[in-house]
Amino acid sequence: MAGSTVRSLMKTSTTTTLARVAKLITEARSCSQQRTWENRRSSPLLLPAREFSCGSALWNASGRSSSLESEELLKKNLSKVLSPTTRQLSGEPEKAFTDDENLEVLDYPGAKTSFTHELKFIPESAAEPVPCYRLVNDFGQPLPWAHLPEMDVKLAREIYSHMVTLQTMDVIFYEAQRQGRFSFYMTTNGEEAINIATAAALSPQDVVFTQYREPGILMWRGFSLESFANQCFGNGDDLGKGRQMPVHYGSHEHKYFTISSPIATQLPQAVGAAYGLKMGNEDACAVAYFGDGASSEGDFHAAMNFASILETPILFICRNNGWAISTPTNDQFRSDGIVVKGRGYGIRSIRVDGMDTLALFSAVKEARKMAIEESRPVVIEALTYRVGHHSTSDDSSKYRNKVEIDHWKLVRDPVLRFKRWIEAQGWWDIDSEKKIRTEARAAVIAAMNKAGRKEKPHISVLFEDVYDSLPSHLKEQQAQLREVIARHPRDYPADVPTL
Ligand SMILES: Cc1ncc(C[n+]2csc(CCOP(=O)(O)OP(=O)(O)O)c2C)c(N)n1
Ligand SMILES: [Mg+2]
Repeated sequence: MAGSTVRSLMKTSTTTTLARVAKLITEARSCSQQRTWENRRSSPLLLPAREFSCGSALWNASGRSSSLESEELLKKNLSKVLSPTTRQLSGEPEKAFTDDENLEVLDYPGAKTSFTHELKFIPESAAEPVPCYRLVNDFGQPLPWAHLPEMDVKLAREIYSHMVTLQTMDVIFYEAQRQGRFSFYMTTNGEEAINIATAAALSPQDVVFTQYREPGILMWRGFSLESFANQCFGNGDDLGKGRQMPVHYGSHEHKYFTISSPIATQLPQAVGAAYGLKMGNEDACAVAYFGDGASSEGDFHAAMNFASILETPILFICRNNGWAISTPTNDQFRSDGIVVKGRGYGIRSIRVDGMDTLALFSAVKEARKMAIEESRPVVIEALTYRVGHHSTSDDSSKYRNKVEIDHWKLVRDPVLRFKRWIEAQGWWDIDSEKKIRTEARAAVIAAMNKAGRKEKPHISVLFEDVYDSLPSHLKEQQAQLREVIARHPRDYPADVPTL
């Protein structure tokens, strides 16, 4: 029986139509339990979309009731949903939808929604960009009506001291790289607040997955300056045994997963960790840090979707600093930043001033609470600016003008902004400033000098820790490496033990 059957039915009276349509559905259901309603789209019933969707719902509903009940149910409900077209076909006078009918909620499997007669596309962006949560202005003054988070003098001084230490480590390590002491380095300049304020708002139990521009979280958790230097030198005390590029820190003790160069790979991993925390009913969340560039990777989207459907306690903290190396955000996406992508995945989200320590602290504290108590992901987009070059392999003056960089460096500096605020509280003065700067500089230099003198790991370490006993192909590669080093000694570092 084809669609024409139904259409001819529609020409008879509505009551007869209803009875026949309901009967057809019941019969069709009993003839093949295996076939879905969708399979029956063309045969035996061809109903207009409105009836079809209702029929689909009724089909499912009838599966849970006796055939007599389902027939009654179908009759009752079909009478409600016959569209004007159907009514016309069945001889009924044309009648406009009432408001109630337009608001009727339909349960398509893909979406529960109401109908509209308007041919209206959702605009590509909202009329206004998402506002940015900020508590303190560039001069460290609280905004009118701003509700500042609870922060006592001890915590405030600790946060500021860590920001200064991070800044100092960046300056000295960067210079060390330029002098050829390390092979590579990346700075956090302009993003010190995101590093330290967010770390301070977390619990040490939270597991952290970072990109590479977030060593401040590890610093806050107590990773020593010497450990940072050990990693950059790749010496024998480096926890990664010298196998990674500099700045690819990791520490099991500090629940800080080792950084991995391929962008955004940390994001699905973090969701997996969050799911584990949820299964274990732990009072902790996973925290995934990433840049705007990482949000252009497929892994970001996979991670967001999994986090959402699995309802995992995770914070996605995006540092939107405007650049992915030399690619500006305009060439990466046309959305209103990252914050709006949260809603696309059904995730709560907020945009925060990434140069405002107090706003970041407050937003992360609140987001963490929601993530754990409600077992849900939260997106935090922190707007900031990468003041330094992308890395020591980059020269950003080739694609950004100096005036732009200087503006962010001198006028918008997050460290200075927070200093102004703590000074205004009477918690900081010029003597404290001199002391922390002098101490930080001395501590970084001492750590670096000590790490620089330590022996490098033996070359054989390169091949260990994957297999219990070395397989033949790795033994072969080890022998080849030794042979090449012996032939070209000047091309290999003299301080790496090879024998
Ligand atoms: C999968 C992958 N593609 C490309 C690169 C090269 N790469 C390294 S960093 C980077 C830019 C990332 O930008 P963003 O995420 O905004 O972080 P930011 O450097 O601004 O902090 C790119 C493209 C990479 N490491 N991995
Ligand atoms: Mg970026």
